[in-house]
Amino acid sequence: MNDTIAAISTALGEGAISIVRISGPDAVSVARKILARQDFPVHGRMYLTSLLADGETVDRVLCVRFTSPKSYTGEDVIEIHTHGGILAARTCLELALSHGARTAEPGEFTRRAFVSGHIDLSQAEGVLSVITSRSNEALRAAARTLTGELSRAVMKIHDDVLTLQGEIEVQIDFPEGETLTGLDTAGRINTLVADMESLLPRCSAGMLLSHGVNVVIAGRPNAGKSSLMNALVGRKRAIVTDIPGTTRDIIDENIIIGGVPVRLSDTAGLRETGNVIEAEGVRLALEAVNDADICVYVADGSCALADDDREYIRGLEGRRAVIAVNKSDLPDMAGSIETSCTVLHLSAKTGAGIDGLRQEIYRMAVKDCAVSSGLNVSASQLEELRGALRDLREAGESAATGAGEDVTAGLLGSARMRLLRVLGVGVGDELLDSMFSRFCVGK
Ligand SMILES: Nc1nc2c(ncn2[C@@H]2O[C@H](COP(=O)(O)OP(=O)(O)OP(=O)(O)O)[C@@H](O)[C@H]2O)c(=O)[nH]1
Ligand SMILES: [Mg+2]
Repeated sequence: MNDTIAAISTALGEGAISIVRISGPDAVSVARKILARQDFPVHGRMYLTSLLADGETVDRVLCVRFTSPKSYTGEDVIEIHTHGGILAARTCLELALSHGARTAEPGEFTRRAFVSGHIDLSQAEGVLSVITSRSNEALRAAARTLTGELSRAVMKIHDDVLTLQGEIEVQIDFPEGETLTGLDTAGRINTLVADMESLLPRCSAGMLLSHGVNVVIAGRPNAGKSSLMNALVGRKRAIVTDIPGTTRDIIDENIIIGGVPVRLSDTAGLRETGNVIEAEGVRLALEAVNDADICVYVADGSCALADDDREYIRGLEGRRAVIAVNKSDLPDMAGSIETSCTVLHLSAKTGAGIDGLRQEIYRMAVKDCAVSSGLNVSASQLEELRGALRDLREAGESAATGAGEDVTAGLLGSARMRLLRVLGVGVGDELLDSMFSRFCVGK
């Protein structure tokens, strides 16, 4: 039997109301000890009553009872809506704690909802993502996951794999020479592979919408990197001067492009320098370029391209990178640039071409992602889904090459276990601990 937990579920600060949530077998008895009203007979109804400390009213509150199993956690739940501000809610929580409840761990309410089978792990991830969403697109992806769209898709593929695995295993048990006819194993596995292939870009999109990408702006001194950073951010974030070597530290700023969170980093101009501070800046800049998801390499288009520029641009070959030839308001002296990366001519000063750069960053960020139908997953869930696809592809090959039914069945079984783990079946406490610790207290 679980104990009874309590926490303030609303953000701490001044607001109209705060909510203290109590969940567990003693939720109602705790409420009776701290409220004037003693009965809350109707599930989901609000009752107006008083919060009492030593028999004295400390706040007028609303109390609502959710009866097990029809509550968020699946247990008896009492919510007490106090007036806003920190003090009333904290007093209410302390009263609950001194009358039999204990402080909830971060995410413990949601963990109980998962343990009681009310939601599966992908839905729990959806709950977290709704809270942390930073764009409308991210919120929609989280809501789809929360309402079970991912769970249903995963469960459907799981069930199909299970059926096929069962039929193959029956065949293995047949006496030599006798086989079931009409079992198109390879064809059916191909359909499952196709199902997974259409699901994965939706999950990658969810990952992208919640985690975003980091974009590093690099280039030689005075190319206009800080000017470009400011143009993308829409305000003077970084210092701009005509002195080469102005920027030393890495300057980060978050923006959103088409719903995708983008962390922009402006860096020190790349050059050999005897100045210790600037040299450290250049080292950090090169490190940032290496770690970046996307690199925007800025070249000064108002003068001939330097050998260094060509070398850095060559180094970006095969990476997600765009070459921004800046200062297009001045005559173009850069000439042609040999690269397979997209080359854009723009002006950080006038703003010409900046929208094109935004679109190019978006295009590179969402590559292979189905953003408009995104589904939220955690990194470990995405890993399991990719693993399931690998298993299914291998099973398909083994079926096509006649490697043996037991091998095919084994691979199908492995894919199935991975799909179940996406929903939280058979995952260890350690993973659950790390997952729910990302939640806030009271959720
Ligand atoms: N004409 C013109 N000048 C620009 C443009 N973008 C930047 N500049 C000028 O170029 C000079 C250098 O700009 P910054 O943005 O400081 O260049 P940076 O690449 O950050 O330079 P460092 O921090 O020294 O590496 C400044 O005088 C800017 O006003 C542009 O599009 N057109
Ligand atoms: Mg700069």
